[in-house]
Amino acid sequence: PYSGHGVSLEEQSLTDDVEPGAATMPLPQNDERRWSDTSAYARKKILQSWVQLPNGNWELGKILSTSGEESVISLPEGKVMKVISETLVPANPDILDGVDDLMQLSYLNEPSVLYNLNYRYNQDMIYTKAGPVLVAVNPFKEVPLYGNRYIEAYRKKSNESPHVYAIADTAIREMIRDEVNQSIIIRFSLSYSGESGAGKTETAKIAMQYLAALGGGSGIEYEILKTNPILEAFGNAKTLRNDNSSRFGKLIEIHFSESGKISGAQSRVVQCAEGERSYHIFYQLCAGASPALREKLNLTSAHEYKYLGQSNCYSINGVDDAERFHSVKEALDIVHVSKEDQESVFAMLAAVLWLGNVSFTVIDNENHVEPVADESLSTVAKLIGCNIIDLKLSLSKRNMRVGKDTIVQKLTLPQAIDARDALAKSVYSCLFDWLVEQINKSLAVGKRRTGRSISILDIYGFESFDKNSFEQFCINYANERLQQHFNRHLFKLEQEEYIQDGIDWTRVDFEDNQDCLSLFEKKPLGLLSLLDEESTFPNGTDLTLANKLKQHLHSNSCFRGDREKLFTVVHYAGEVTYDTTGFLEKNRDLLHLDSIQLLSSCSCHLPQAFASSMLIQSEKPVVGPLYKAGGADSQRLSVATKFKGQLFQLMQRLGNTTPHFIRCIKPNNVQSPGLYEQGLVLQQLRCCGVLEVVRISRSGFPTRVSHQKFARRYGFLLVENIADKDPLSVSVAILHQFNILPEMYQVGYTKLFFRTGQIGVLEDTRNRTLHGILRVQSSFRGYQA
Ligand code: AD9
Ligand code: MG
Repeated sequence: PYSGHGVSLEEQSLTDDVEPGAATMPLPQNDERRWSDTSAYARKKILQSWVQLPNGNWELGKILSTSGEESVISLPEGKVMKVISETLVPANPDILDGVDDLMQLSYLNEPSVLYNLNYRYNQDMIYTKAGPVLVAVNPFKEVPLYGNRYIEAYRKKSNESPHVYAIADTAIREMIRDEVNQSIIIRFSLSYSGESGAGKTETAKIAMQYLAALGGGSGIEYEILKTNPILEAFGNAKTLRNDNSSRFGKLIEIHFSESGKISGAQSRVVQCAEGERSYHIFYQLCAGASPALREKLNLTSAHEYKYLGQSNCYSINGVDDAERFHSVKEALDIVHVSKEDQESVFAMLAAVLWLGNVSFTVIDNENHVEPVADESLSTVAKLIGCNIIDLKLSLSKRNMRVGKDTIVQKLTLPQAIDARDALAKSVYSCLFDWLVEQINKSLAVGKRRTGRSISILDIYGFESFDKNSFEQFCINYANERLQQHFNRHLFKLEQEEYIQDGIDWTRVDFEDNQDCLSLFEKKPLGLLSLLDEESTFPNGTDLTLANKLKQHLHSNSCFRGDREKLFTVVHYAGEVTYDTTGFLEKNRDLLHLDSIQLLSSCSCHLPQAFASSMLIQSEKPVVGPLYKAGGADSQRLSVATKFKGQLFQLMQRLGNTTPHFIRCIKPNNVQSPGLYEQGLVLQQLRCCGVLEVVRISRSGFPTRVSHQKFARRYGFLLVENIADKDPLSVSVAILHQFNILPEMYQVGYTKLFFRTGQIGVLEDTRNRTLHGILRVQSSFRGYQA
């Protein structure tokens, strides 16, 4: 995946050192080049260097000698290696080991960043700043960094090491100081597996914990914290890579009163269609329902349900499902979901489980099927409150509108299974939305809204699998938007800081992803519009969709048509190839009108509510057959359009806030503590643009040292003894003696501002001198002896 630097260091220095006075500095396009910041000058002075081993990992080596194109390096285990000098990457002086902000590194390059994070990780310092961004590396074990003692320390600012608490604290302070809403945006950079387990949800909880502790007192903070278990039970599932994987994106908005107390909260979820998962709540229900409830819902054990058998894991280590079920019920009490409603909720869950067990039998010689009238079917009918005949019909026939006529189509086995699963999925996803609504009602702020809030966003990152489908298409589109939000904010931030510091600065262009976003959003010839258009054509297929995209978008630089049903999008995080198989069905939403009609005919109030929530009034025809309701034509929105709507609402909310960014990093794929895989971490760092931000922040004058400190540290190197002079004069004398070029620094009121690498040069000189002094001393002693 990555190799040594293919570009000579001398050449890099030309592009990486900003020319004074240049209006803009376009970013080098080459991935490797944009990482290095070595100047030719610095290179001659370095003592330690990174060497890339054949396995791709980097190892720290000492440069013994350099002749011509080659250098001789000694590695830690006493190995000596000859390498091409150009492939060496400079390492930082030891005093920079484990700095808590990557901005402080003299040499910013991939191995140095990896090493720094690893160094800290080994000491349970899982948080590191990357300029304005907090990087959190998942420890996969309990680390002693949380709880009241820590909360207190961050509140008093007696602990200033990077932490989620510090971010939450800044958010509260800025909310009060600037009277501006704040947001804490927690993301993971790139997932190759679907379930990240990087620590986003945990991090969100840690942030909430801090806000609740500081804004507590009104009692509502307890309710808010209690909503977590509900949303997790219904929205999270055990997966291969994470025992508690969130299957939805969540924005929780916590409101504060004038006095700084929490006054309420609202949650918003962003979701796109996804295959049924075995959400925790199903196992909890099966394990924890009382005998009376069991009988009412005709519940059996989790093993009996086909939907739960798919993942073949019925329990999670160290988790007692029955106990969890009890907590969920308690939490539902706390957020005022009545006992009756709770029972309806459980009935819906049982209905979903029983639906999965509905089987079909062939009824004619054209392979049409109908559901078997067994216990599963009758239980579903009873639980949702419908006529068993209606249920049977909706799972065996489909009403289609062709022009003005309605035709009835009988279903084959795969179609019937699709219809059944679609119904189950819709019931579940409506149930989830309904619960979020109930929680929001309970935590509503009411009229005494002050308008001050802190939002916490816990959302999936870019996904790139072997096969990428409609879900990845939606998720990556969302991430493209979030990435732009991130880029633009930090660009603004950087500009402001220079103006405030009053020093000359050179503008830096950000790598913007507007082109990619336009590819998705442009009307009428963007990915989303074309997808929706094709979804409305009765004869549209996944192949006609792919061809349409290729026909209209082939000239777009972010798009590439591939063979058959494949196309590629050049995302910010890299290229992703999508397979349009299933796109149209998923976008149209598998749920057919017949199923919605079935739900609306039910005697229970939840299915009715679900049916009406699925029929969204829309002004323009969007997708799907027309449905006559109360005389008005209402259409169901396409899934992609609905998703875009949710995303825009989310972005609008975020747009009015001051954002704080946290990036979660997963150090290994096996949820194991202490294991730090360089390659995996590097992939994540490369994709999320965090180091890009550090690099840009540093392309100005990132190193800032007070006059005093500078004079104290390097004053002894001066040939001329002016140690008694003021720190500023001493500092200037040092700069002159070491020929630090004028364009490499600026003198501020109290501090010196340096370009990247400059302190490294001085530090190396200081070390050489100290070594020299020691050598002279020892040989002097030898001479005396
Ligand atoms: V997913 O995309 O929803 O599948 P997340 O949300 O990124 O994922 P999650 O927060 O669920 O990951 O973390 C996964 C697991 O890592 C948790 O269940 C914990 O066991 C572990 N974890 C994460 N952060 C911490 C932490 N700060 N301290 C201890 C942690 N353990
Ligand atoms: Mg999560």
